[in-house]
Amino acid sequence: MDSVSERFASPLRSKRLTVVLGRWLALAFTVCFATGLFSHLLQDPPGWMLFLTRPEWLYGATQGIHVTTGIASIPLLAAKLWSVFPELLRWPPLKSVVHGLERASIALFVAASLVEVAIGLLNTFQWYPWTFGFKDVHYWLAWVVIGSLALHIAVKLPLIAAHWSRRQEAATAGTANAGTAAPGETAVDGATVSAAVQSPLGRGWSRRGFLAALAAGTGVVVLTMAGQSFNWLAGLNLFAPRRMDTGPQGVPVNRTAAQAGVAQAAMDPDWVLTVASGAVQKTFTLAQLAALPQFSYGLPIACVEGWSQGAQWRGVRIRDLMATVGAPADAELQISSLEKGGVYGRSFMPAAYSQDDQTLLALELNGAPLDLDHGFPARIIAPGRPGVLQTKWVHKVEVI
Ligand SMILES: Nc1nc2c(c(=O)[nH]1)N[C@H]1C(S)=C(S)[C@@H](COP(=O)(O)O)O[C@H]1N2
Ligand SMILES: [Mo]
Repeated sequence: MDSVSERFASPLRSKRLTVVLGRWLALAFTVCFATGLFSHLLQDPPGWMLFLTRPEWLYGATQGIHVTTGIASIPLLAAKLWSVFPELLRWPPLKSVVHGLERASIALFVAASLVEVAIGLLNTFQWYPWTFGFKDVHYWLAWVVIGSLALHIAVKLPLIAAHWSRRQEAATAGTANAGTAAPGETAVDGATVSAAVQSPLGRGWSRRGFLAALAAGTGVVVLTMAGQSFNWLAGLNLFAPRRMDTGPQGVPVNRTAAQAGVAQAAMDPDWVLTVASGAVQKTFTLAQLAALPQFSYGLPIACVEGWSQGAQWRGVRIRDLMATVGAPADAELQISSLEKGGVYGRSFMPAAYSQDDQTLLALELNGAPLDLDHGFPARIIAPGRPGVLQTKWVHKVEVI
């Protein structure tokens, strides 16, 4: 063992520990990646995208899992880095071209992962201390993370296999102690492997103790934050940026009318909704909308930032509204807000939603007219859609 590694030596560090941590982290990253991909496809759908409107809480669940596994991966990533820290300082840094490539892939994985979880966490707090567009960078970096993770796993496969279970490890430990590294393993002093099972000095953490503490710590982080997404954990929500049942009408507000610069236009008594299909165009005052058949559904707002909140919405079915201008049943719609520009100014609604019974132009929330901050006079609410597409302060709905 070289002197740098020795200084950081802990009898706890071992390949077995690194493999166990790697499994947890790979699971968290994979689930996080899959749910993130789903969210991305809902927001930037390719032509083949299948839109599920039921169960209506689906997106709230997948996005809650996305943000929660992302948060859980922070302590797991820290522990995994700690477990291999001496390896990162090993000298010489490059022993061969293959070794160099292996290290480069690990460097890429570590750097991309750290940036990815950091910007994801900051995004849940709506804090953007950077100038790039969060959504695209988070998406492309996810591919770098998952790609370099796959490469890392492939390179370390022999080592992972050798330490997958305790029985396998015991079998390998003998060989490692004899000084022969398992295939694919950068020769580490056999002492590290065996010492980890039991500290030679008989002090410090056992591997089990360490893993239990890490699991408990991760559990506490998850339990005190996941209540923003899952209502059965809402009572434990201490640290998440959003609280359930808070905000006007008992629903959190993502961006207020003042922040969106629409307060005046939204309160204007001359507000009308324009509905258009081709050359046919109609306008509705709020009273005229209220005179159309009203339907009421319990649907969640499920924000991409991970918080979600169920509520009772009442208003006009989008289907019925579009029928007034003779729109075809499978029409795709463009919804325009009084808010100008940006990602919120308008949204597109695929046919799966515009046809759905529960997709409303909502006028009421939890039994009262919409609060100004929830999109008064009228807002979109559709089942199973990312919150960002539930456009507030609507002023035009048209067939595209
Ligand atoms: N015009 C407009 N619509 C909007 C937004 C916005 O900022 N402007 N925020 C969106 C986002 S990101 C979410 S999560 C929901 C939140 O709705 P709420 O503020 O009523 O809870 O509204 C969506 N609709
Ligand atoms: Mo959102």
